[in-house]
Amino acid sequence: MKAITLGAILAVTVSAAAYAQTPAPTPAQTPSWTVPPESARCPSKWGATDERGSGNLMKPETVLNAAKLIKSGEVIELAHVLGPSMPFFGTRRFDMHIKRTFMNAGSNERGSNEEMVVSEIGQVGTQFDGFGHQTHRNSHYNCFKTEEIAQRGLFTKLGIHNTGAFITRGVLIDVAAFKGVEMLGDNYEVTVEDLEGALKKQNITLQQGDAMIVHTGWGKIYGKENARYVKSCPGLGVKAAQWLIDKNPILLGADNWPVEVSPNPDPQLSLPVHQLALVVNGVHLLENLKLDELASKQVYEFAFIMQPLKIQGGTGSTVSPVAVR
Ligand code: UVW
Repeated sequence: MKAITLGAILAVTVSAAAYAQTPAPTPAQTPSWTVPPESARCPSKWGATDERGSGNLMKPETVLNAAKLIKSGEVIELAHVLGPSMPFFGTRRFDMHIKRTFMNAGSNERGSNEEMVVSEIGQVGTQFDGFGHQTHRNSHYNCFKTEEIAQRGLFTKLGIHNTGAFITRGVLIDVAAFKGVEMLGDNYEVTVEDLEGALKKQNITLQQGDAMIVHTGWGKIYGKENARYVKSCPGLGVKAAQWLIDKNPILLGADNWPVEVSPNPDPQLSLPVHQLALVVNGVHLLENLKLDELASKQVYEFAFIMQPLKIQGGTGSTVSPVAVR
């Protein structure tokens, strides 16, 4: 009979303990959302050659409906100032260099000043996302393919210069107020129940063609706690975004940098609402809105007016929208 050594007993005990601590292999997790196949999303409901998506909802009647909401003539600005204190996502930048006084010829001694801006003019500050901005692999809204529409200098299709002006009914959905806070938590996911609850509290019904704008309160730290501002944010979850998209908005907006919650509660997903809105449904996104004044004055319904910059073939535009009531 073989003698069992103390070393052998220890080795068996240690390896059994190590085995007990090794988590059982888990089957690959199914992501909570996937981009629908091209066969399910193309051609878009606006037709196979359409580049305007939700912008098609702009009609003369849309403008006239918005105009009916103007009663006092009060104008509330919805854009943050473009300048050195703004937060940037990733490597984006906005550097302005003043070209100081040039004296013109003439007895009247006229001086001229101007500036040189080195910037991503489409994706900084309060900004409007077009359909060149996001893809699923190489496929954009309406299944335009990046390699077919992107040249070095511009997008030949889906350029932001095509969108035209937006003059429509704007609706503020104040989720922060509904939840009884000034600012939702750093990665709070806005749910369908939140949207329904806020709209009910405000006694507002959404209509097709509305600029649907969500107040999270996150804008309170814009320009003040910039590292925190872009690290995460409260915003729409996929289901809440889908719920709004089903109501045919002309755009979805919010006072955070991506409109949606970030990081997404599903760690397998990267900004899925960007794809859901821009790629799958052709619905524009409007980011980094300044909503404090609208929210504090409880202006929930207004005429929304915005003209994106006509940047030929651009993916987006810095914008200065206004609410008029
Ligand atoms: C990204 O493209 C990540 O962001 P956004 O559209 O929010 O600027």
